[in-house]
Amino acid sequence: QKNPYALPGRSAVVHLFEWKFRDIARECEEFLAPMGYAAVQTSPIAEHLSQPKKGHPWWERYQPMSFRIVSRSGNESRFAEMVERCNYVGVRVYVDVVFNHMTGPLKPARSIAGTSADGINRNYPEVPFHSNHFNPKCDIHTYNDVNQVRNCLLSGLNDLNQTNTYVREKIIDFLNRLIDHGVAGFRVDAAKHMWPADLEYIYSQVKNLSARHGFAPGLRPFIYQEVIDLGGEGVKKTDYNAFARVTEFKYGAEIGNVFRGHNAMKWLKNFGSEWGLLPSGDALVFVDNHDNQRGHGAGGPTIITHKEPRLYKMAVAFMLSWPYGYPRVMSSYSFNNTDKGPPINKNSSIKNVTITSNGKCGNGWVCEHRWPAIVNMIEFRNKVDGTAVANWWDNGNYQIAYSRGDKGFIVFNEEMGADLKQILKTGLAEGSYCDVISGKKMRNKCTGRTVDVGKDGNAAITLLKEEEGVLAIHIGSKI
Ligand code: AAO
Repeated sequence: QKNPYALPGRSAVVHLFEWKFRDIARECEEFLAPMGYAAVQTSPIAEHLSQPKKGHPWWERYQPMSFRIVSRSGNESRFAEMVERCNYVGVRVYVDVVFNHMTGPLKPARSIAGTSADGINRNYPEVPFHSNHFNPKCDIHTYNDVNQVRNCLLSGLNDLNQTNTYVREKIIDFLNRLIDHGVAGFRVDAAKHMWPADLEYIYSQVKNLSARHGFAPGLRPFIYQEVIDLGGEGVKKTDYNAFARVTEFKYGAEIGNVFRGHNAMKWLKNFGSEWGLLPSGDALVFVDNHDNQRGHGAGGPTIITHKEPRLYKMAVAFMLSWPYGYPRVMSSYSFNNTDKGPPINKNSSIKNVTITSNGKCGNGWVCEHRWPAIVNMIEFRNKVDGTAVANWWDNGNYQIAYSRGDKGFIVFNEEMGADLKQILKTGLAEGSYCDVISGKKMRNKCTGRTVDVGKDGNAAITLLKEEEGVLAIHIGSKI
């Protein structure tokens, strides 16, 4: 089902990639709820492979060994406590669930909790799963063949057969256990590699959201399925969007293209389904994700990440100001090698996310979701909710501006080496507004630049080439 259950006045899900449950709980209380974020996505929580000799690459969590709740983020009681605390402050929890496959061919495969399995003969005693619960071993040679994509092994990972009744039951039990803990939804990993009919069946058997955690009766879990479809393959995103949302990978790829200067910004005027994207209500959108920010998955070097902060702020500001899809904000740790796992202590446990006095994250955590320009755009999105794009202006190339009804106004300048100096129609009421990219309204003063809107709704806008490439004001930033 496609409703994310955001509380009124909140929006977006933030992916706290590899965060420990304790840190997530604290972040829900201290930052996400007060700042207007609607939800958090966790890393996979089920018992998973442990690869200490490889320095615990982040991707070990995508190789489940059982459906017990125990991971590098914490155990079941810590998980339960986190969901409780996030729900209490109205932040929804969506879990990244991996049930397309188990581990790769390792014998023995050892888990983070100390149990072992035989990934060669496909024996996972903790579930238990045996070889007859898996699809025959074969490699995906071409993504043009839907049978290969769905019945063969993704990256050599033992491929569960979701058509099998017993396998289905185990998956449904797992999802139901998460619902009992109070989660509001799931990101379904590698959905593309499973048959839509099997997924539809599994979703249909999952319980309603937990009344004990404050959900109204009869609510179905929010589901977004990871299906990479940039076109030209056998499996289509439209095979999956009838019964749940789908991750729209074309979104970040197109945004990357535009902001990198390969496609003029003026074309963004009708960005959405006219660009071949899914219907807005079916899409989960993002600038980058945990895969493509490090060259895995799809999108390659077009994708914009935190490593290019100026561009990234522009791309995320566009996403959060544009009324298409349900947005996900990425929150990363720094890395220079694509296998590198999260920051760790000497004993290999994941480091705490420390918060400095100016609200930044320490210990190697990037925390894009706390960057002032990004979190201020969350407020922008919440304030303009329900309005349409209006007052579109462009210079015919890489300078654009638009309002969201009469509640918010945003300008971008990505014109190579050029300043933007224009009188523009903002749609806003007369007054002085604080630009939430260069600063913030504090005690009725603006810490950044101020924009004066006249009686006629016009404002003189200047965005010099050496400044941030975006400026945004809204009814909440009026001083
Ligand atoms: C690890 C090792 C492997 C080893 C394996 C088993 O890295 O070397 O073989 O263990 O021992 C993550 C990591 C994997 C890791 C895995 C398990 O990324 O490296 O394997 O954990 O530990 C496909 C899937 C998509 C998947 C993506 C990574 O369709 O579902 O690959 N994403 C999810 C998770 C991800 C996770 C898994 C799934 C597995 O988000 O973190 O893997 O649980 C095409 C296809 C895509 C395909 C890509 C990459 O994309 O369309 O469907 O994604 O190829 O294979 C252009 C095209 C674009 C194309 C792209 C890539 O952009 O337009 O369509 O090029 O060439």
